[in-house]
Amino acid sequence: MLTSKLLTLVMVVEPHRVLLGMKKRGFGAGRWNGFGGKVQPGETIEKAARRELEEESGLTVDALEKVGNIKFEFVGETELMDVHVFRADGYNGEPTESDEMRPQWFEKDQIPFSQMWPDDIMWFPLLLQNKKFLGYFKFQGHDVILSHKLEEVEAL
Ligand code: 8OG
Repeated sequence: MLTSKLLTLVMVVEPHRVLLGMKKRGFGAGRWNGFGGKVQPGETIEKAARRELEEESGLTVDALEKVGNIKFEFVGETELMDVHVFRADGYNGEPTESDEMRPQWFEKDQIPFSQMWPDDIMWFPLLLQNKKFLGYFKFQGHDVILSHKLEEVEAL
């Protein structure tokens, strides 16, 4: 039986650029990504999103918009990763390197997809066009996508 683990992912977006962090350790190390992590017991998903953003980037945000939900299955593992994606169109503070992440701004037409999770190139365009989406990706290891579904939705 598949169980699932709740995770958050926050993308901080400005009109021409996106803040990504180079993951320095653990799951996804060596890849650029938004900021996020596991939802803790007793915590709402949005609260977890804000906490992880602040821990990993030093930033706080006023408004977070729910923009996506992506489920990841890894062949051989019984736990699905249920990732809740948020977009922040403004922020407070200065991006600051943490033990986990080294933040850097990227122009929207220069997103480093070759150094990101391979699914990101499929859903980032939706995120950058302010669209909402649902996705499912089945991975073999961390580099190969065996199958996927991705749909744009009106609301989450
Ligand atoms: O706590 P930890 O750093 O292990 O959390 C994993 C983070 O990585 C969390 O923010 C969710 C995110 N994440 C995945 N899979 C993928 C993916 O395929 N693409 C992107 N962009 N982020 C992912 O777990």
